[in-house]
Amino acid sequence: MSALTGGADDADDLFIDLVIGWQPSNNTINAMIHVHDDALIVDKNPTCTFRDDNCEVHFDPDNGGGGPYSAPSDLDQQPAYQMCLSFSEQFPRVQMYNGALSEFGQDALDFWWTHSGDFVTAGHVNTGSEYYYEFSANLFDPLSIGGGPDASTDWILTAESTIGMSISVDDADPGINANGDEGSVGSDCCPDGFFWQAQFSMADQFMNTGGMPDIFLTPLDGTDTAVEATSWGQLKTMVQSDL
Ligand SMILES: [Ca+2]
Ligand SMILES: [Ca+2]
Ligand SMILES: [Ca+2]
Repeated sequence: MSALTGGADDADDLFIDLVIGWQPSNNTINAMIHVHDDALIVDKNPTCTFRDDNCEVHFDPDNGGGGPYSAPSDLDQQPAYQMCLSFSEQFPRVQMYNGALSEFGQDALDFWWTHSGDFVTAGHVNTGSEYYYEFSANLFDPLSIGGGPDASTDWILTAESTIGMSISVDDADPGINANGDEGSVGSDCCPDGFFWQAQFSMADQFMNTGGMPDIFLTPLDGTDTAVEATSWGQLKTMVQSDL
């Protein structure tokens, strides 16, 4: 991963590792993101949780290029979306976003959709300086170009196809922020101060094309596993996670 904004002082400030798996039997993309972060900051920015400690996932299910932030706006109307996993009490459920919702007359802060259990199952645990984010997601088309935001359809993932996907982690800490000051001056987005010091990501998901890595879906044919005959089962066994 690389820093799109700011940086980290050392591995105690921020360290990230993640595992990604595809489960064909229930058509899900699964991931676990482990973060070591020296200072947990949540609920400072209730309308912009990405300014707190937070994990963002960007999907481009048909790997058509671009993403939920692509411009101009006509290119926004594609099956791409962002998922936001946050420890914020303000948004205890998963947030989803696609910038093209503006094409349907929705205000910026109404863009956030809170789904619970329909397209994604997610959890997060904070133990001291260790943060764990985990999700299992069906990829969906949030913006059927013909039908608008209410015409969602599932994407059925198949072996040896690729999706576009990027995972990033935001780190808010006390001290000098990404703007180079102490964050004492708030804004509409950050009324309690600006604590954002870094965003580390698999790729620049804000680019119009080529911004997200290709994720190649491959089954583990003929491989004996101790737990499950899936890549996700193997990965969970490998990291011995009980999340
Ligand atoms: Ca820091
Ligand atoms: Ca930190
Ligand atoms: Ca932090």
